[in-house]
Amino acid sequence: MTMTKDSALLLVDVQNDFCPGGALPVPDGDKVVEPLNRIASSFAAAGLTVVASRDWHPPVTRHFNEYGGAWPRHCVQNSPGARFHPDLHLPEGTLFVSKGNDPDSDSYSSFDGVSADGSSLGEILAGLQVKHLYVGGLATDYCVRSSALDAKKAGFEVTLLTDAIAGVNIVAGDSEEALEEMGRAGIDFCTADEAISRIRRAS
Ligand code: VGL
Repeated sequence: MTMTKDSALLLVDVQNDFCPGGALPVPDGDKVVEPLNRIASSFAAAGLTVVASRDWHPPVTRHFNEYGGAWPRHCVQNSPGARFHPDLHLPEGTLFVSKGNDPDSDSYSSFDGVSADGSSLGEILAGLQVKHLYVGGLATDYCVRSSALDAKKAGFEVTLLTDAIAGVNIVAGDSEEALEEMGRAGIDFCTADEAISRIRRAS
């Protein structure tokens, strides 16, 4: 494991539309909020970077089924469904990236995301000399999977927070398969409590 001070936390798409009551609800999607709040506050207390990605689609995009895509309309820019879950506590200093702006791309990965000044997630993390990325959020079988695999491809050590993720499971077993694929890619797994105790031990 790399030095924990090189670690950062990535919160993937913890937005209203992916939670119960939203446009593309992930079953138990809101259950990730409590563990993610605890992890985010321990990262922030240790002076570590927290990044939150958000799905941020234009009203017309090939990602939506009305324009040939796979999904109901969700996370439309500036809509209530695109807001972060109201109980998610993002520590002061949290960095934000938005993805899905391109109407021709699904942009599942947070690594497609850019900050308000146009820096990509990869550039932001490299600039902060992050080596180890802890990943949680929604959804296990789409954006979490794609973000974690991209992080690994980009050379980060990647740890998936197993009790701070939830899957869509359009096809039963999709999340399990995604976990296996991530494991094969060399991503490792830990619980929220384990991540918090690692961070505390090192700070
Ligand atoms: C997602 C399906 C469609 C996700 C986004 O955040 O995992 N899933 N768009």
